[in-house]
Amino acid sequence: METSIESRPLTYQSGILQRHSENPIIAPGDLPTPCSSVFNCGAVRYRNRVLLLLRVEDMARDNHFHVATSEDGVNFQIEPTPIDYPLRETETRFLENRFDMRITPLEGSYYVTHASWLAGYGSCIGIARTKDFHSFEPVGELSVPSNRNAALFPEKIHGRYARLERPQDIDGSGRIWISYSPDLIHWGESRPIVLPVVPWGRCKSGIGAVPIKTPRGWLCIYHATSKNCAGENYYLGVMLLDLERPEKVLAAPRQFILQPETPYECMGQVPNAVFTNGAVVMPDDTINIYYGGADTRVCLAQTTLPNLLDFCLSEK
Ligand code: BMA
Repeated sequence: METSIESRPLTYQSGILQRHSENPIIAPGDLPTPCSSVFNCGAVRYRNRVLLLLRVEDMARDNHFHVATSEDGVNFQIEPTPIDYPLRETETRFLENRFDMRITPLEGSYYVTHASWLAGYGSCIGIARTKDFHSFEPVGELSVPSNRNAALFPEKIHGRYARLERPQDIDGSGRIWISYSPDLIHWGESRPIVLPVVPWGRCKSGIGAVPIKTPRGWLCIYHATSKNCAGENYYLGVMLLDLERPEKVLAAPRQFILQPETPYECMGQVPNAVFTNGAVVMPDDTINIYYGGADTRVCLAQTTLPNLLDFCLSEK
């Protein structure tokens, strides 16, 4: 596929992430049933494979979630039927859509966090537990509206669960916050994650993939947006949070790590959007960042864990 809209290469090359040459790695035509888009997948290592929970919008733009698995993290087998994902009590009455699953391995289970869009209320955070990605058990009601983009940390911190989230204001702006819980049901002690003000992140910021534990801190890939006269652009950035007190930002480069620039990131349902909710560290330390291109297809950008960590710490 032709990926450049210029007759000459684009001048910008971050040098940190490399887009995969087979991008987009999953497109709507790859699904066994008609769909308008497939994007924003949760990602995790499961039984020596990469497992994605694909957000698939059908021809009515209702969301379904399909499991896809791969040995190499590039070529995926997509399960033909969507997962059976139970509704919680409030969702039974008000649910319009669910979206953007993130997958956290925690205490021998996999926890899925997602946004639920409730008619007349906006989005709130949902969570479910699974061991096999076929049967899912709802955990409970986990936020009041408006809140979304929640990622659980993969271990308790000082005996409590922790999550990053993006409470949202009525004007659509929102920033990353952290909250703690003794039991995954009751959340509190919420604090903002204070990031540098950058031109590409003036409007929103939200956690992307589930935090990755490194000896230097929690490595977190996040999205941030800026508005211009043509709309709102989504970028990816990276930050490092303190292992013991993750509300403390240890490093957050001013430079983004990915901007929308290829046709598959600039054209589609939501133009100029790169958005991730899943990254996987492969056995050779490659980080596979799975991201939605223009809310329409699944793309892959790669680097290594040491590279991303060095980049993150380079701008202190
Ligand atoms: C966010 C979420 C994502 C989406 C992004 C860009 O607020 O709703 O699902 O990819 O906007 O449209």
